[in-house]
This record gives sequence, C-alpha cells and structure tokens, in this order.
Amino acid sequence: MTPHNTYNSDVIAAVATPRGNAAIAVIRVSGEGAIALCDGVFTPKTGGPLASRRGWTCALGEVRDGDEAVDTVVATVYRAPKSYTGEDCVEFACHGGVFVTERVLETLLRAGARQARGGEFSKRAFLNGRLALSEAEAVMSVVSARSAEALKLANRQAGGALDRALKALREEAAAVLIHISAEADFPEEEIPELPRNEAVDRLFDLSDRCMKIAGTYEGGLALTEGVETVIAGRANVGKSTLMNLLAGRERSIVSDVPGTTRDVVESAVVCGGVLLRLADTAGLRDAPEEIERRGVELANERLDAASLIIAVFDGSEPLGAEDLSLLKRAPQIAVINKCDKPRGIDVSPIEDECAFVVEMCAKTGEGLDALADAVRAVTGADGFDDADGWCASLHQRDCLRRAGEGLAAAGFALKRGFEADIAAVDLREAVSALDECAGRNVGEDVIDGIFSSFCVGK
Ligand SMILES: Nc1nc2c(ncn2[C@@H]2O[C@H](COP(=O)(O)OP(=O)(O)OP(=O)(O)O)[C@@H](O)[C@H]2O)c(=O)[nH]1
Ligand SMILES: [Mg+2]
Repeated sequence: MTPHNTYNSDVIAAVATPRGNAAIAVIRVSGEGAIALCDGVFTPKTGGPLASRRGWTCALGEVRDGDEAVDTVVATVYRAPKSYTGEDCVEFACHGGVFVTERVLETLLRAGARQARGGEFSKRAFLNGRLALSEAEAVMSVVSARSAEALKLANRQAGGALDRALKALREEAAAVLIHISAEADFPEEEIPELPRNEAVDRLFDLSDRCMKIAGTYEGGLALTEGVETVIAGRANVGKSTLMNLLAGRERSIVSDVPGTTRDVVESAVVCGGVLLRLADTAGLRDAPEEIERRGVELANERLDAASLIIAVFDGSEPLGAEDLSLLKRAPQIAVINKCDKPRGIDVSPIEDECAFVVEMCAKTGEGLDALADAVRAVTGADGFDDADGWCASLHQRDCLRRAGEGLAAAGFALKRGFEADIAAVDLREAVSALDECAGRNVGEDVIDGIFSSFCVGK
C-alpha cells in the first residue's frame, strides 16, 4: 500500500507556538486553498491580497472578523511546494496574548479551516516528500531537546544523516541482490561477475552497519530523552548531598540525622552531557516510624522502575546489611562517598556487583568527573557515533535489526554454498526492512503512530 491513499489536503490551522503571553505567536495555515481562505479574513495595509503575492513574501495587515478588527499581523505566504508541508501555506505572526491568538485562530476556523491534529503539518510534509520519516521524527527531538548535546544530535538527524545512511545501505544491498537474483534466475547467462566471497564480505559489512545504527538507540535515548535515575543507599550516606551537587543547588535537605529524606525529591540534571532525571530517595533502613517507612517503600518502587541506579555507600564505615541488599538490585554505578574521611569500607563486594565504582566526596565535589565518565559509559553516550544518524525509535531499531539479520543470513547462505535464490529471499527481506525503516511502503497506522506524538502546530 502507499501511504498516500488517504491524503487529504483540506485547509488546516493551528497555533504553532506555546500557549502563554509572549511578544508574538505564530498561527499556521496549510492546504489547498489556504491562501484564498486567509484573504477572506486578512486586509493588507498596502498592496494586493495574499493571492497576488509571490511565495516567501510578507504582508502587514489586519485580521478581521466581519467588521471587527481582531489583530494586526504579519502574514507570510508560502507557495507549494516551497513550504514546510509542501502545500500552499500562510503563517500569521500575531500578538502573543492567549486571548488574541485564540481569536485569530477562531476567525480562521470560522472561515473554513479545520483545527489541525497533533503532528499533522509534519505528516503532510512527510507525505509530500518534503521530509524523510527520520527527519520528521528528528523535528520532534529538536523541539524537545533539553541539553546542548541533545540539540546537536537532533539537528544532525533533522539534516538527514540517518536517511542518507539508509539510502546507501539500501542501494548497496539491492546491488548485491541484483547480482544474486540474476545468478539464480539466469544461471546460463554471462552476468557481470560478483565473486561469491566478495558478495559474502559485502553482505556481512552491510549487516554490521545496520546493527551499528540499531545499537545507537540506547545512547541516543539517553542523550535526548534523559535517563530515569535513582540515587539510593542506606540512611545518612550522603545521597541528598550528591543530589545537590549534581543539581547545583540545594534541592534536598541535608542533615547529619539519619532519615532526613522521606519524600522522593526529583530534579533533571545534566551529568557528562547526559540528561539524568534524578530521584533522591529515603535512606534504606528498617525505619523506626511510619512516615519514614512510607519513604523507604517509595524508594523501593523507584529502584524497581529506574533505568539507572546510583548506589551510594559511606566509605568511612563497613558495609551493612542494607548496603548488601542494595547490591542485589544490580546498581550500575556505585559511589563510595565521604572519601575525605579515613577509609572503613571493604569495596570488594561492591566491585563484584557494579560495573563502575567511583570514589567521591559529595560535600566538596571531588570525584564528580569520574562519576560523569561512569554515567557516559553506562548510558551508551560514550563512544556514541551518530555519523550515520542514530536510531530514534523502537520501530527503527526493529527494522534495522531485521535488516541486519537478513543480510547476515544471506551472507551465511552464500558462504555455505547454498543456492543463490535462498540467499536472495533473506536479502529481499532485508531490503524491505530498510525501506520500512526509511518510511517507504509503511502502513498508515505506523505513520499515524509516529506523528500522533507531535504537538499540535508541528
Ligand atoms: N565528610 C563528609 N560528609 C559528608 C559527605 N557527604 C555528605 N556528608 C554528610 O553526611 C551527612 C548526611 O548527608 P545527607 O546528604 O543528608 O545523607 P542522605 O544519604 O541523604 O541521608 P538520608 O536522607 O537521611 O537518608 C550530612 O551531615 C552531610 O554533610 C562527604 O563527602 N564527606
Ligand atoms: Mg537524604
């Protein structure tokens, strides 16, 4: 099926900027007849109607609802296909008050535009070939980027890095497929020779490249979306001190009384370039009273749900029963805190369980760089290579893995000397998985799933 079969170019409109008072707000209108529809509500201060203007030009004027002036706006005209959606478009930059923005939108809806659904502008851009699927998804990442590194990644993806890599992979896989199919279908013909061992090498190389891109999912997710992280440990080991150090401000109350933290205290911080959604929790112990007991329960729930556990230990004291049971929760990073005090801990049980053991003094910040390194390593942010783009969704990862497996299976079939048409079956599946990843020949449900996560106006 083609994704174009339900394409409908009716005129849609939406506020593209966030709700709230600001200097300006942008209202987007797109679709067949969008410019004429806007002329129905827009009176230019000078010059002719929008319909008489070229694409990429602006006009100052008034939006009027009947006799009533609603707002003075700047209208930018875009003509198909040179617009974000690939359709005729008008963008009104109006004054940014919540009420006035809504009135302008309402006026447009009364004139016959339809309120756009979430992601509908980007979906049209994709259906009109203005954006590859991976680029459209990256637009969302650009909007939601919350760290410098996330924005850099999102921009590179929006620039089409993944799509170019997918195209190259597809072309090279298809070239091998043509050779193999020719060999299978016309064994007696003289076809340009692709020696078997060379075909095998190429297939394995292509498979590795697919798997490498599929492997960027975790790291990309860590860098863009952030990692659910819990700081856990026995009472009084310095969890809240560490939280405050990472947050750069006094987020949690610190005191030398064990059992200070009861509620889960949350803060989003950037550590080693990775966005961590931190939760500081109550100290794990057999709490003497009810409120703290509830806090310990909440801490345990967070431990179950977190993707990253930073276990904190007091380096000046021997390991206790709570420390040992925390180690059973498989923390990826152990912080041996209070390293300014004389050492009283045996770290070997910790080293047996945790991939990264970092000595720190949370009070002074000593060891913070080592913690940042551990965070980068654990989350896959370290060595993250997005030269060929990165895999931003589970759907893409699934397609790339299927492609990688198909290519490898084809390679093995040829290597073991099976008939070429056996390898061709796997190879065809790999090519179609690559197409699916790039958004070619995918069903409406997949497309809708992707775009429905967008905000209205995008
Ligand atoms: N010497 C030293 N003291 C520290 C360090 N980190 C924290 N402390 C002290 O240890 C005590 C407990 O710190 P908190 O951060 O409140 O510990 P916590 O693990 O959050 O404690 P609870 O919330 O009660 O479980 C405070 O007196 C801190 O000043 C450190 O690196 N060195
Ligand atoms: Mg605390």
